[in-house]
Amino acid sequence: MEAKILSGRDIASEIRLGLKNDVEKLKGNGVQPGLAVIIVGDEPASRIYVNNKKKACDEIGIRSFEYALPAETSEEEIIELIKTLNCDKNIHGILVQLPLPPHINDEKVLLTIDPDKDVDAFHPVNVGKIMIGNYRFLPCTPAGVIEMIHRTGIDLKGSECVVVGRSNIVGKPMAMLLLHEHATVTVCHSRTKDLKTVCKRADVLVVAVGKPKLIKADFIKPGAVVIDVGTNRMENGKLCGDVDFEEAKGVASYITPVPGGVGPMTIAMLMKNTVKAAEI
Ligand code: L34
Repeated sequence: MEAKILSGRDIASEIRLGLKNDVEKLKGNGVQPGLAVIIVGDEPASRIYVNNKKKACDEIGIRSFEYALPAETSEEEIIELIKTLNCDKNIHGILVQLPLPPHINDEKVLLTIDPDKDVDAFHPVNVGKIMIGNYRFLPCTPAGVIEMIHRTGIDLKGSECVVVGRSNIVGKPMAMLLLHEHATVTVCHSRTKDLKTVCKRADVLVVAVGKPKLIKADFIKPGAVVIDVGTNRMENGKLCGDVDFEEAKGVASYITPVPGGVGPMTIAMLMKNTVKAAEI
């Protein structure tokens, strides 16, 4: 049997509808959520993602403020801007779109964001809270993935979850959230010996490495839930996931497409965090 498609596009649209309601209520209390997005340089992928974020804000009724800075902007200038936004009462969430140009130290920049406005949950204070299990904001991509897994109805308690990739943005927090769901979690990466065998024991396989079609049919346990976080831009301009979708859909029970899978969920979770920040 063919895998069911987990449409992030559809689930995200449902979530945005709920948030629109929440924003109406907030507005009734005199608060309109505001999100500031800082984008440095002109990476085409970042431009698309930031545009999608703005579109989501408009739909939900969140005020969005975009700060598009040239690639040669200095670290100090970015930090000064963040400090100003930290004090701005109309802004509840601040996001610095990654990656930043190579002359800028990401860590230093992210450290400047007020943790109460850190809707990405990248500030070390929020990363620490996630580790402990006491969080306000969940990191957007892992939170979106958990939401999608829940929609399959699978019981995560005691299940074998394998995360491929150990980035600070996806792999590491993903593993932590699955642990909070009482899964048995294995994290794989570029040094993992025999990736195929480890992947094959997963009831839930989450892949976030940025290698097109790395995961083939024989990496997947029959009936597994397969979540593809990869958004690799191919030479023909098309997006391609880290999972070989055509192969995997013959083995998995549920699979996320690229595009239309995790990407829209990441944005929906960003909207959720922004509304939450305004509520606080
Ligand atoms: N600070 N930087 C910060 N926060 C984030 O949460 C991100 N990320 C990642 C890159 N840098 C970041 C995103 O927003 C990746 N990401 C993201 C956001 C949206 C989409 C993909 C990745 C998205 O909208 N994807 C669409 C396709 C868009 C296209 O055509 O390229 C999809 O359907 O998958």
